[in-house]
Amino acid sequence: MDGIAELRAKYLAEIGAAAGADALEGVRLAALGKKGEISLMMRELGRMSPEERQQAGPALNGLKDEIDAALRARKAALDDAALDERLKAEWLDVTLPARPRPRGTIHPVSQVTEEMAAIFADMGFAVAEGPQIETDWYNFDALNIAPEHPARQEHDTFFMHRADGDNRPPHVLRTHTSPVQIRALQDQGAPIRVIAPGRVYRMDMDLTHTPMFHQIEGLAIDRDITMANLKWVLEEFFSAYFGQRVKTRFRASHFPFTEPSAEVDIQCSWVGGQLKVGEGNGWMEVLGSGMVHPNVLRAGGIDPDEWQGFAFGMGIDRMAMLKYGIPDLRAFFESDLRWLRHYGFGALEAPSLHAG
Ligand code: 2NL
Repeated sequence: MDGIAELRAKYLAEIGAAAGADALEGVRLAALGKKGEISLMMRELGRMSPEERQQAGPALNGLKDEIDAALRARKAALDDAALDERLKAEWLDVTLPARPRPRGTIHPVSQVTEEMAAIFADMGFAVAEGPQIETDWYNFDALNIAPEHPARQEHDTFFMHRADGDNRPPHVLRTHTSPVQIRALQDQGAPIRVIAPGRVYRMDMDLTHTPMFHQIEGLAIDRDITMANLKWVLEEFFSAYFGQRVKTRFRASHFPFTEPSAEVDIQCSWVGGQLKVGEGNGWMEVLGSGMVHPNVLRAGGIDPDEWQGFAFGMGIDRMAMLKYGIPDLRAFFESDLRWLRHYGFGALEAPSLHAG
C-alpha cells in the first residue's frame, strides 16, 4: 500500500491535470468512490490495532478532506474556464445597426388626400366614402343631369356589362364623387358638412388625362349658407394647403348640379417655365363650385325651401402635381419604383385628422 504522502501527491497531480468534468469525475471515483483507493484504505482501519488506527485514522481523514477540497476547487476552475470560453464565443454587438428592410413609400395621391382631409376636418367637414360602381341614378339623375343631357356623353362614362335579358339601365364607374355626397345627404340629412375624396373614372387618355383619376368634392348644407361661406372655406383651404395666402378668382360658369355656378382660379406666376402658386398676376383654374341645385337637394331627401348650401369639386392628382412639382400625370399610375421612391413620402410625414 502507498504511503499517505504518495497518495496525496498522486491524486493532487491527477486533479490538477484533469482537463474536463469527465476526467475529474474519473479521478474522484478512483480515490473516493465506493471502490476508490482511499475508501478501501479507510475500510482497512477496522482491522488495525487501536494504536495503528489512532495514527492512520486522522491521516486518512485528512487526506480524504484534502482530495475532496482539491476536487471542488478544480471543478470550480474548470467551470469558470468553460464560462470564459462561452462568453468569448457567444459575443454579440448589440450596438450594430439593424439590417435594412425593404420599405415602401406613401403615394403622393394618398399623402395629398390626407393633407386635404386634415384641413377640411379642421373646418368641421367629415370624410364620406361610397361605391366606385354606381347606378346611373346616383351618378347622373340625382345630380340633375337629364338622360339627354350632353354631360352624360361628355363624361365619357364607363358602363358595366349587363347580362342578356337584364334591361335595367347599366351601372357605371362613377365619373365624380358627387354620388357619395347624395348618399351622405340621404343617410344623415341636413345640416351636413362632408368631403368625398376618391377614385373616379372617365374614358379619356392623353398627356394630361388618365381613365382613372382622383377627385375631392365638398358639400355644406345648412339654413343660411351662401357663396360667401364657399369663398371663405376655399381661400382658407388653399392657403393652408400651399402654406401661404392664395388669392382666388370666381368666374361665372354652369353645371347642372349647382345654381349659380362658379369656376375658381388661384393666383399664380409663370416665370422661366417655373409655375408658382400664391404670387404674380396669372390665374389657374383648379375647381368647380356653386350653390347646390334645388333638384339635387330633393334627390338627397332635403327640402330646398328649408335648406341650402354650397358644393365644389377639384382634382386631387393635379393639386399634388402643383404642390410637389411633379411634372407628368401619367407617371402617377405606372407603379415605377424609382418614381415612387423619389416622389413618395415616409410614413411619419403623413398628416392625420387628429394631428396638430
Ligand atoms: C368640376 C366640377 C363640381 C360639384 C362638383 C356637387 C355635388 C353635389 C351637389 C352639387 Cl352632391 N354639386 N359637386 C359642384 C360643382 C362643381 O365639380 O369641374 N370639378 C373638377
